[in-house]
Amino acid sequence: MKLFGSTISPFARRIAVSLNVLGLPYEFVRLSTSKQPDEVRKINPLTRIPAVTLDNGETIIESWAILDEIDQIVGPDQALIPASGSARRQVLQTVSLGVGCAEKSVWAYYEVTKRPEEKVHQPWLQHNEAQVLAGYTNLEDQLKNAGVDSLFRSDSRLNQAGITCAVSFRFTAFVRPELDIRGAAPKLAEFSDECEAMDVFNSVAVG
Ligand SMILES: N[C@@H](CCC(=O)N[C@@H](CS)C(=O)NCC(=O)O)C(=O)O
Repeated sequence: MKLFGSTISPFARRIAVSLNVLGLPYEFVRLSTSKQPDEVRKINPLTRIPAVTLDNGETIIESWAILDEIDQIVGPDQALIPASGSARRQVLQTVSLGVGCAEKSVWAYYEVTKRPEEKVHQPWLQHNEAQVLAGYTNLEDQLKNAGVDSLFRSDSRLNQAGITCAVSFRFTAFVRPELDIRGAAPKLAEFSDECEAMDVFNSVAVG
């Protein structure tokens, strides 16, 4: 399997970490949409990362579709999202919050990096950042009430909710340090630090 993307992308990174956690071999082909758009377009007509090429030559785009395929490959006992029922719903909802925080962080990041400074629209930037903070604050509250095992692990193993939320949190802290999400969500920050100390995360460190 080949994973095309970069470690700054939270969407590519959650796939890399998932493959590491599951011990699945892959080649990480580092590609940037801004520096190598033509290369990226050959793999994904939308010129976006991540994309994965399976061993049979098929290409899959969109991180959720790639993660779904990875869960299919390893089967229900190892899958990072439970197969059914309330356990599945709960993990998917937590993943959705984590992905939402990553998406809105990307929007805020693009607002300040893709526009000339005088064209940055502050109300829109603040709107996106407020959404990011609200997402992490909600996760923090859930963490306080339910604990790490219930929110981020299934059968004592890190699940996709834990991976996605840890990757998103690290991404936001990296690209929007002025938001101080660590201060707003200290328990989540602690969980993020624990994850980032693990080989499966730090072998694909943000940046
Ligand atoms: N929903 C997509 C989001 C992917 C995404 O936003 N990728 C960014 C990099 S983090 C990208 O390719 N940006 C370039 C662009 O959209 O033009 C996924 O989950 O894979």
